Amino acid sequence: MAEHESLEYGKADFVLLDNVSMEEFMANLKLRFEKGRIYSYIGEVVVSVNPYRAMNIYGRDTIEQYKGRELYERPPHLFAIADAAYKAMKRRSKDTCIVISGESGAGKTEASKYIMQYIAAITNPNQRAEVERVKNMLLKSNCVLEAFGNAKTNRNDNSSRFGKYMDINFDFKGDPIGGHINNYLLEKSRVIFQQEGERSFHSFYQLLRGAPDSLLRSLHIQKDPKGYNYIKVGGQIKSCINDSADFKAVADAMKVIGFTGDEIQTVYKIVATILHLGNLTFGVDGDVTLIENSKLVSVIKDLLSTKEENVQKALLYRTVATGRDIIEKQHTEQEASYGRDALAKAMYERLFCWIVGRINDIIEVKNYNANVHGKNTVIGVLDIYGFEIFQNNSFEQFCINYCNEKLQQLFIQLVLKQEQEEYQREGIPWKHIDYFNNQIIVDLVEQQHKGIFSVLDEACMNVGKVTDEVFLQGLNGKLAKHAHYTSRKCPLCINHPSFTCRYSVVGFIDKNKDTLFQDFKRLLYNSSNPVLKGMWPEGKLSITEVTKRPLTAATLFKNSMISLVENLACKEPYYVRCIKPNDVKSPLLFEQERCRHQVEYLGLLENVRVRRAGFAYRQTYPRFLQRYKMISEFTWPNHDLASDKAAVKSLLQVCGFDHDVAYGKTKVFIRTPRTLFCLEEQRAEMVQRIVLFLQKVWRGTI
Ligand code: AD9
Ligand code: MG
Repeated sequence: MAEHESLEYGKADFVLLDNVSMEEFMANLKLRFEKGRIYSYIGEVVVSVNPYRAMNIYGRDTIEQYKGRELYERPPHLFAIADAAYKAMKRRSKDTCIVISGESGAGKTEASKYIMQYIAAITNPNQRAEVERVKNMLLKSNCVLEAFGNAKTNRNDNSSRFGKYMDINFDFKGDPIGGHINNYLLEKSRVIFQQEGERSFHSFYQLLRGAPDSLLRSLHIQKDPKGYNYIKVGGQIKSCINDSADFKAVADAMKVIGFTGDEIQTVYKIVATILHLGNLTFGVDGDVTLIENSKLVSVIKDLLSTKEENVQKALLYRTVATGRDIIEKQHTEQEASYGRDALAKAMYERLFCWIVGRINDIIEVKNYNANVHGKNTVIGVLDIYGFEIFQNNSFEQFCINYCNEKLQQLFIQLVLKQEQEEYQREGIPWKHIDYFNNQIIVDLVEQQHKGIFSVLDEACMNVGKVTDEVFLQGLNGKLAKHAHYTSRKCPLCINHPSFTCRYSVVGFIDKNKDTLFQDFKRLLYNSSNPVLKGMWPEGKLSITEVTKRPLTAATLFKNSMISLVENLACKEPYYVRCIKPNDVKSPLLFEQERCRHQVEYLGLLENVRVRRAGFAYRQTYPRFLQRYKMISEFTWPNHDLASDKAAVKSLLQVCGFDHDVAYGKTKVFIRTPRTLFCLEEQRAEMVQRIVLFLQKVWRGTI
């Protein structure tokens, strides 16, 4: 345990609390926060409270202090968990993952960046050029992804509006040789609309405020965000974000990562096109729908490298196949506006996914020879949006909160449930600890046929006019009796374990269908700009060839969550649980109720209880012996006891650790990490002695 940390700072590990109660937990958390100790442990789980101020705890000196150390040798820190995940991967060739959770503004993204920096700092001691290149790419990719995927919200000036899971691949030496990023559900509705006090994605303001005049001129863009309907609201916000400097940093990062000049130019053209699209207005003349400011169409066609009439046609008409005939149906004014917004959102989303894809092309493991000597192992880092409970909650919040329930379920499975089941299976005396299993809420959303996503998909499949209200009626019919579902007229209410969230179903159908007319896809595919064309391969199809109904947004999201959880579940998990101390970004304020609520829904108290009653480490008898048998003369080089279990018992008795262990049917359980640490030390000492002895034998001096 971190004994060198004075008690003046509270208990570094919540497992050491005198009484495990919410009061004591909160008092300790508050004390530590006030004393500037933002990290604490629950066993190997890091609890982090956002300090809202620059802390001098991430520099080279600190990195050196944590490098290669055991978790409990130093005060709690993200670096310790990063090192633990790294060591587990290196020592045992295990794939590991670090799951960072917490609500918006709690500090997940910052934590993920510190973890990456730490891993970059401790690897590649031989300064191999290829490894340095990969590390640089991994670090630089953050800046680009944040420019296009983050935005200022009312909760967080740099809120991630997408989920990110990054795998870092290591070679047998433990050096990073590549990586892969998965992105989840970008909140694309933000492209066309932001709530009061919020901004669109940073990239728009960066372009306006940071691009050189010549570039702006070529894009027909003026500097003032107020001139653009899509970002007008956010453009008036004064914030501490330096868009101009960020523009340059992102441009540099894109170059370093390896985006070509044409690619970077295309990125700017797409961002500019979206801004122009937002200013397009439609009118009617008799029964003809027309574009009121057709000069903009000319600008857009230049930016998209296409023909003016093609842009005009895609905005005003829709090609439909009726039986064997193909006709061009004119949009109403309303349909044209809807199409314009859908195009803007889709172009931005596609641009974002393309950027992620390009980064992946560049960072993926190419040199497979690097792995000939051993397994290519992975550390995954998950930084995904936390629970969101706003004044107005929509489809996006519904998906985000479902994602959090799913991750909480994984935590429950791994930390609370499996742990307890294992003790029972192994016959270790154990008093069951109660916890709320949120599987029921996960099922409520994702279950086949009965879940909310299924009901939504069914509603979307109906031909004819399906409204959000029809969907709600469908839900009420199927779920009226569900304990975690209530609905009064419009809002759909989910009773999450420690809060109730009301979602407005307005827009659910539309966002789930996520339609973009084929005409737009064809328009972009037919661009003479190969980069843009490459982003829209499905534009190749004519209307008669588009037969398959695309998967809905909900189904895609559900599938991506299921595979994410499967992926995490097969790795050794490490957790960082982030807590937001207040809503006003103050470094001084610890809002008791606000924090208690987070502790509750993150299940931290249950975590302490299970951890406290449980064992930090377990291993099967044969494997335990394999690693530690040299410590005792009774087990080295082989034992003659009746069983491996008896041998392990004798080894631990000799070392004086018998009081800290329990012997299960197939495994030995060690209660405190310190014991394991001592065993490791003794083993290292013995290995050293054995090596020296063997050297002497070889040299013939013995
Ligand atoms: V969201 O779900 O993406 O909206 P995050 O990612 O949880 O959220 P983020 O990491 O972006 O929150 O942190 C919010 C802000 O808190 C940062 O912009 C910093 O100003 C501040 N922060 C967070 N962690 C630290 C820290 N370790 N040291 C100093 C911090 N400031
Ligand atoms: Mg974030």
